[in-house]
Amino acid sequence: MHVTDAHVEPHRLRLSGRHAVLEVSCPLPGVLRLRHAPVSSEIGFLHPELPGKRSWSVIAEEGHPLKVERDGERARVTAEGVSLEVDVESGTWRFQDAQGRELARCVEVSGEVQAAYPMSRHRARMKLRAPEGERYLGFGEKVGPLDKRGMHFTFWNTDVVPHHPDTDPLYQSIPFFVGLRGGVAWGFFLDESWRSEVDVALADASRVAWESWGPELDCYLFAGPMPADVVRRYAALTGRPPLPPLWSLGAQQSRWGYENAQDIRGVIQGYRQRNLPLDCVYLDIDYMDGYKVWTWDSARYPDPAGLVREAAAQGVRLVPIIDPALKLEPGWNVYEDAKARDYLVRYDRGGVLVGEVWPKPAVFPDLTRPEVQRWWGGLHRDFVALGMAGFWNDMNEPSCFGVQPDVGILTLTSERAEGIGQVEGKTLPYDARHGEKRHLEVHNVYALGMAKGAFEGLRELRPEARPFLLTRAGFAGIQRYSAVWTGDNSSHWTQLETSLPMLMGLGLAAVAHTGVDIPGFIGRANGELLVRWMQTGTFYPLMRNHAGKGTSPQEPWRFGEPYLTLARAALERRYRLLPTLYTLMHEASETGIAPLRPLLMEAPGDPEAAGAFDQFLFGRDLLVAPVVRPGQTKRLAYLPAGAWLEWPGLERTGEVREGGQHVIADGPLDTVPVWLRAGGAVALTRPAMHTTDANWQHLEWHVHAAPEIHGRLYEDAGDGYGESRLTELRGGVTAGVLRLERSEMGTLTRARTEEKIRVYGLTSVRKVTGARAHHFEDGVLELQVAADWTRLDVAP
Ligand code: MIG
Repeated sequence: MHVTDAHVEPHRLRLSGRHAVLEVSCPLPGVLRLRHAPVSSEIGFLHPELPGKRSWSVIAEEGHPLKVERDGERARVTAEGVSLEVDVESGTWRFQDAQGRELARCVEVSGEVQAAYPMSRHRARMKLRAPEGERYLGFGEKVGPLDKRGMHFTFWNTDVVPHHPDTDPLYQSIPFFVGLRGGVAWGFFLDESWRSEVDVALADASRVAWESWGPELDCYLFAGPMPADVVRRYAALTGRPPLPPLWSLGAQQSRWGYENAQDIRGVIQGYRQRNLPLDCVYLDIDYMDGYKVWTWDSARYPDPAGLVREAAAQGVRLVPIIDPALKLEPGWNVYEDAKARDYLVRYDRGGVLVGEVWPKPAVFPDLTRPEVQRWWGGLHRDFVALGMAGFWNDMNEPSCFGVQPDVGILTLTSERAEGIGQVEGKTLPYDARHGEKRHLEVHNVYALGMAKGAFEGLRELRPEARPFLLTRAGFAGIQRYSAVWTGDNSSHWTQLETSLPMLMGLGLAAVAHTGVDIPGFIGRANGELLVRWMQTGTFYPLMRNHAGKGTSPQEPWRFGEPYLTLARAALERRYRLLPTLYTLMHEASETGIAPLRPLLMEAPGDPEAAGAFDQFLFGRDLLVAPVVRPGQTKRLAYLPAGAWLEWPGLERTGEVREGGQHVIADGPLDTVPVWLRAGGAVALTRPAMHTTDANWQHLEWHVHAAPEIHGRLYEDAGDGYGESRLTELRGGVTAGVLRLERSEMGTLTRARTEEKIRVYGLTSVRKVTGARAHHFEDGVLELQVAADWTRLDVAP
């Protein structure tokens, strides 16, 4: 190709127009990377070459071939599964799938730069066409319903206490959405760690407008056509969430204000005395000596290793909180070491930045630099040696209550660019130095760096165990390292309801292991709210009860009866559900698709399903519509196409309802409305006081008979990287005859002592072959099968 303004390498195309430079490449089939560098008209600023860049989020290498055709001002780029038509002059484009369907159109790229000391002020903007009726789903941890059309968001990780149903920004920044129009999905990811904003067809109903405060817009476009395809591609690009240890899917208890080891013992006893399942207790900042991270207050916690052993005897793991800020205390080894190595964040003019968090004064390890991440990972050593099972990363936006003035140096009198020295939210100033970079650029990835350091450190320190991390802040890619909880919510019904779209938004960004504080961190819950929140939380991939300091106690027994009994039922349901949840977490580790899913994942062409945000799918086969409002004993639920068996609370079954309609579900306080899809098969086990392994001894399949049946079960030791087994259940009903077949893959030896299959939806049963025993009553066929069964036939 002989044009001067285009540069083609085998896998990369660079187009320089008068208004923008655009670089196109294809990291994965169905995915295009577009780096836009707008040319500033004001000062004629131009990137002749786009500088090399290391992404914080993307792990896929570029390098799938591009085919380029050039026709005057237009260029057409084709790669596997996608194509792009570029207007070279303006840097705008049209994105199409392999069928030639237009998925997205960029109608404007612009930007400006003002040179200033000490930081130039950049703005890079892009407008996407927002066709009428297109939905914009995801954006990670954001408020609002699932469809964010008509909202505006800022990406700037922020510690906000308390947050409300309309607070923005929150702790995480994930500039990724799934677009959905006419049942066809596509995706957009802005891979810029800089502070950025998006206007989702609010200011102008026909535009989605992005603005980054960095010099360029590095974005990725994903083809569908199903929402699941988009999520799969996004997860292949930014990483899939590793399978967490089984114990981390059990019940978790926490409180800011458990003062000492005796309190922790008391909590564990409280659970066990009342026969309440529990797997994990968190240690909040109260355990530290003067809020110095990696230390213990020896009066409150004289023997942490002993406490770990005592808890372990009750089947409970301990997870301490770790905050990034270090106390500035001369002589304290962690601080001295960080200072000596030059690992601390600095002021604009070079001195070590001093702020204030729980430790006062405090300094900040620069967790955006790889060498600091490695050092940080190594700091987990002593706590790992004590037997701490995982780590809870908080205050990592990073949160900073106040920055001390940069003393000892004269203030510059020359004019400074807008926003310099400025602090937005409780954090570090925009111009704080992280090595070569400024806080404005790396703020949003501070927590990602912290999680990476911790995860990789744990992999080295305890290679036989799967790391468990829980983080508050994060950026796209956080799913590779950590579970996420949504920070300081309140004990309000509205926050129970909004937890669902928020967790589904995270899930669409491949953040699979998520939960919110049950029954609210701030404020005072009552028994009804506790029960409703636990019923909903049964289906959160991370189920944690937590409470803020100074609030009334919120453990499940604090509200008396009947709430304790109902709370126990919710916990037992959670433990029964573990084979299915674990299998779904395994699926997430292979695909990026989270267990808690919006209905549109299975019914993208159904507008009612796409709009549903206070109900969800748990996997493919369970639909859950929890009661999330006070005083209600019924609720409206939407069932997408298919036939759905009422299965409230995973206990007794009811009617089969046709999908494609709203139904009124019964939901008195002891009932969680759940449905099982026709053709669905889910595995449950017996409740237990805590997890042991995921090689289930007792297994119960629940099958809703249909022409095609499919179920899956993933099993292993529950931790580590050893042997596993994947069971597939397949079959269906043809001419009244039900056939079920089981196949297995993997080397894990079966531990089954009991396996039952319950089949719903058969009208008559005459002859059963392949089972040890069977029983048919009230439309439910219960089969006892041998551990090594492979095939069943049921004739009407
Ligand atoms: O400034 O560690 O969101 O879960 O209990 C408050 C104390 C610091 C905020 C976390 C919360 C935790 C609390 N932390």
